[in-house]
Amino acid sequence: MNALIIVDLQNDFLPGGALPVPRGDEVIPVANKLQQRFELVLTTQDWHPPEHGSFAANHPGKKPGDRIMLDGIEQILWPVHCVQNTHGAEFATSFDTSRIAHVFHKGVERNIDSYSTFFDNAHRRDTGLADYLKERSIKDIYLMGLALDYCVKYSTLDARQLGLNTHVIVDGCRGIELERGDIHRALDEMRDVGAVLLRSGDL
Ligand code: VGL
Ligand code: ZN
Repeated sequence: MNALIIVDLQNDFLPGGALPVPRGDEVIPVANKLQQRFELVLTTQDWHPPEHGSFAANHPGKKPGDRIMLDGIEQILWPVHCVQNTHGAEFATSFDTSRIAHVFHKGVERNIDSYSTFFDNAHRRDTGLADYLKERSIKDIYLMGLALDYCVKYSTLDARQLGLNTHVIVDGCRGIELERGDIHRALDEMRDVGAVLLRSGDL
């Protein structure tokens, strides 16, 4: 069996949100359509406590885009986003959530961020997704969502390390492009570790 994993289609990552991914809204119709082609649909939510260490506002004198050391590892600071149980953390209104079997939360620990849907950025804790897939003998995953150059990229790198056959549906992703070329480099990195990049129309 394979699984479609839809990453972080949350209000704060859409235009008008707190950490908008340019044209992030364009992937919602792709997500809604693709779900019909998969037996198992999983999603993730970036799910931060208000005091999360990745928020610039929680570090006096710092601004979004600055880098700090957080509990021993480098952390890019972001605007306050995807705070648990707020509108910004909710799934996009037009995103069809009726077929979702399970939602995995990430970024819940105050002192560590988690771009990957599998592990936090220091690989200290996992979200339960790897075990969930293993228990169901799922070896092929199809990833899409936001943001291509963060969550989708790091999830892909971890998935490959876990030995999963990993497909990235490129037209179902949009990137933040904090630095020019980030999207292009992310695509190269994912391809280099053996992920298959494809378009939703190929499925
Ligand atoms: C993400 C930045 C901050 C992501 C999460 O899921 O791509 N990016 N928090
Ligand atoms: Zn976040």
